[in-house]
Amino acid sequence: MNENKTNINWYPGHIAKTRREIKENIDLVDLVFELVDARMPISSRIVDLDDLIKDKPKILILTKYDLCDTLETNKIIDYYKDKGYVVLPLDLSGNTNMKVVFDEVENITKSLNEKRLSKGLKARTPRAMVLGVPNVGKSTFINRITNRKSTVTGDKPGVTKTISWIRINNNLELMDTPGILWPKLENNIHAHNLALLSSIKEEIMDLEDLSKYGLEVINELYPSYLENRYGYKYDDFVEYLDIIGKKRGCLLKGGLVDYDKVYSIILNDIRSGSLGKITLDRV
Ligand SMILES: Nc1nc2c(ncn2[C@@H]2O[C@H](COP(=O)(O)OP(=O)(O)O)[C@@H](O)[C@H]2O)c(=O)[nH]1
Ligand SMILES: [Mg+2]
Repeated sequence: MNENKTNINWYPGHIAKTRREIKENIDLVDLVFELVDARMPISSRIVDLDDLIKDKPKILILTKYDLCDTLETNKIIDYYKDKGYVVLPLDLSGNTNMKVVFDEVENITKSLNEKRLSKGLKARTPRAMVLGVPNVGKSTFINRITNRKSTVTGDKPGVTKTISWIRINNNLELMDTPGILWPKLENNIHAHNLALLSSIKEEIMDLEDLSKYGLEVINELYPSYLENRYGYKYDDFVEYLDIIGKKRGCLLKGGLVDYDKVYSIILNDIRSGSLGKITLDRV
């Protein structure tokens, strides 16, 4: 891969606090929904999440499955399944039936209540927590599995604050605030993929570098996409910016190309799937 030399070392300050809160409250839940982006199921994972959630059962949800290159993403799904993970690829934008989610939840939690009953304890509704990087689809996922009858149930005190639970049905309650995490960016390619697709841009690297990385990685993995979209084969970065700028009318007074506009066109085309379906990770 044509690796960009820019090093990304971004770690938002509030993440340390979230990590602490997750650690403190993990005992309140029976399972975890770990959300990753199907276009980068490796880059968008929180590398040490399993330490954070101890031995809680978890369901790995691959969001934005509609935007990914299923051929490549399915290889990664198989890789995770081989590791013993429960994996569910989902298109949260469409009308995908969420029953698969509840079926997996039931698989995981039915033994929990059998155990409670056998110990003479009352059965109780299993509780879950949703975790993932910004923009992966946490809110969308929560909305999709929450039906109109859902109610926010009585508050149960967590360690650091009072936690509300959304009662989804008899088999599931959801912590009402998802945990927003961000990985330590130790792998520079993963960091670039995250910056490119999770729409966290300005804070993390400048738009010129990010656009360059985006064009180069697409040109390498999906060589036909750029020519199909912009009419020319990709060769030289600056030349290509000029081509896109002129084609899309991103011109300043005097006819100079407005590069900031070109960057936002490129990034938006990549993120929205306008270039085509992409998966940046490989196993
Ligand atoms: N195409 C597509 N878009 C999605 C999917 N899931 C989420 N999105 C979009 O991704 C963006 C971020 O989603 P959001 O739920 O706000 O992410 P959060 O930051 O993790 O809560 C929104 O524009 C969603 O509409 C999906 O499965 N497919
Ligand atoms: Mg959200």
